[in-house]
Amino acid sequence: MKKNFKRTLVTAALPYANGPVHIGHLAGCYLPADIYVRYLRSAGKDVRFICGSDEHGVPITIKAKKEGVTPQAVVDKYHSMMKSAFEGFGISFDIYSRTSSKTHHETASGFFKQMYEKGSFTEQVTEQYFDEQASQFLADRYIMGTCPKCSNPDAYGDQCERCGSSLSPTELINPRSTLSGAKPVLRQTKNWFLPLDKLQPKIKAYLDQHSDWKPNVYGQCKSWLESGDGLQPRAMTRDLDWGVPVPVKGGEGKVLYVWFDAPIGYISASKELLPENWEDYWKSDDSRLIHFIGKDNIVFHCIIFPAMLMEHGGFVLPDNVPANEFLNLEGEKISTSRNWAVWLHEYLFDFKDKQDSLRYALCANAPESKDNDFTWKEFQTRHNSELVAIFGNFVNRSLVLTHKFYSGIVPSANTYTKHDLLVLEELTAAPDKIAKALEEFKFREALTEWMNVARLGNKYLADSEPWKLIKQDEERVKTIMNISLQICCNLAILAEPFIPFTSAKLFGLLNLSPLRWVSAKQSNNLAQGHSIHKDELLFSKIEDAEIQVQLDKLSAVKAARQNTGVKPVKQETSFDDFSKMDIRVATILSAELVPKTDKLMKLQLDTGFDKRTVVSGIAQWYKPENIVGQKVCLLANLAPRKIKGIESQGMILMAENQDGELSFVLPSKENIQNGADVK
Ligand code: B3M
Ligand code: ZN
Repeated sequence: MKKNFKRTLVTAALPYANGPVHIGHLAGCYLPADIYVRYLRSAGKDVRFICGSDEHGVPITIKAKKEGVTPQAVVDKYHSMMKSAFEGFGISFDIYSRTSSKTHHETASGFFKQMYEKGSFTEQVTEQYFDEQASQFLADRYIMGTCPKCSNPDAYGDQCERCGSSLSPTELINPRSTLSGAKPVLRQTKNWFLPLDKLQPKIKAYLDQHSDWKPNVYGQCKSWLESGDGLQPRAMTRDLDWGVPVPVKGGEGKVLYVWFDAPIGYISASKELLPENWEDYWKSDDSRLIHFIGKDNIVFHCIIFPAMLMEHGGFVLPDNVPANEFLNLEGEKISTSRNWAVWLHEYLFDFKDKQDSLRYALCANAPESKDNDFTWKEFQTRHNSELVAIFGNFVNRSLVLTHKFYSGIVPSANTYTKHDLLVLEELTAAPDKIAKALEEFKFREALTEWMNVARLGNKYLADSEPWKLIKQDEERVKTIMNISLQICCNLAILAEPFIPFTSAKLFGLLNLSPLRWVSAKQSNNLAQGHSIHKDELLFSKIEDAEIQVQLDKLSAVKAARQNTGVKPVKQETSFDDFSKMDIRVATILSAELVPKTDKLMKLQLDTGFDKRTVVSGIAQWYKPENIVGQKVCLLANLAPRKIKGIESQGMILMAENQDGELSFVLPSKENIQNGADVK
């Protein structure tokens, strides 16, 4: 870690604006980043917290196609959804920007240009996959195939989500276009590459200075450098039309690779936040840059972005990249496409004022060093048995007794016993312990240390029994209650990074303005005679029925998936795409078996507007003589294809049962004429 730094810039990965955010996002990146930043702010440090939506790249255009809307409409919708979900959970970004902003386009474009002018890129004409049906190059997620490293049949052109390898489309085995499903062909195209192979020694030297990074992060970086032939040149431009246009000659019709432009988004957002002094955070040696991300983004933040910054020159390099592993949900990988997630906007709706309960549970069980599982039962236990039963209970007892004995006025501490002194010592040692864990990105440990303060308070009350003692020794009880209230106050200070809503509520109950971290090193923050507000519960319990609702939601997702024998529903399509198909009613005029096949039948059809030939794979299921005169539905504008030497002009719609048996799809009324539209 950098020594003697003056300021810290913390970034959290820019989420793709192609869907809502879920608990995996929160636990993996946004929550730890927020805790860290809130702690630094409380400690009086100069820190800025940057994030925004990643609005470019294939994930966006694929989503737009799926929803039948423009990419702009997709990013507008999800940008505002994500922004408000983050706000709802108190993620305290100083700015939440977006990569479609003008500042970002200018910044990314300028960054590329400067590297180009310095000669940082190699210009290469390479063969890239092209989808002839969609007339488009297939970059990144537009192409899928089998991973050459782990044989996952559904690896993307840029990355295999199973083994984490970064890939290029030409490495995929049996590639297929995700646009049309077609087998792509290779076509030549020119792109600009970052020669990571040549930069490897510089990158290695940089990483060698950071062997203090989390083992999961440092280990992954090392294996990148050491595996196979080491780093390979990587294209920084793409033949796509959605993104930041390539700003140099010959770049027409191409855009910057989304992983080139997205991390520059951190710089653009800093400029928007601090137009006058953003450079202090990015270009000054006494500034520290920290990227919070999920593990699938490690290579981009630890290798590619630093390489870009080095080549461009003038910028500080990331000082730490505390990436987390993944969070699973009830034993299964969280998946947006399979709807296996707890969506943040739904949580906020279902558990209105319980943002902190999720923050607490996710931090307590954060996937810091390995993948972890979120279960609703554990969530309930964390809330009921820890937040409510330990912390909430201690605070409540302290406040209730203060009102009962002293009408809400803080009593004086008189003579401290040995026991009191030990408790106070432990109390005032807590902020440093928690801070140390936070500074090492050990958020679970930090939270445990915080809860230990509540445990300390609970035990102190239980051991000293002021409710009994009040009859015998009033002076002694004053001291006990003073100490208990000081513990409450310090808990409020130290809780702020983790559960900020509750911290604010507790400060409110104590009738205090929020105090800084350093104050928790003292035990006299509440003055004698200060009056606190009427006691009120910090939390209510989470009942089994509330948890059952959530479990039922997940069961419904599973049931829909496992509905035996029924194929899963295909990707959503747009009405526009559907209406491109011209489906008509037609009558079979004649039918004959196609020689030397056992499946095919050649049919003559009367469509009402022409007579045509269609070859159909129905010979196993129908006899020619039985179907003459039969009405059928015909996809009439399907491009003709030759089947066994016969030109087939369309396709007859069939329903297929679980055994593969086919049946005509028919209009159910007699008065539907040939040529009638099916829609
Ligand atoms: N949008 C990937 C993701 O959402 C990507 C992160 C960019 S950070 C500069 O996981
Ligand atoms: Zn793989």
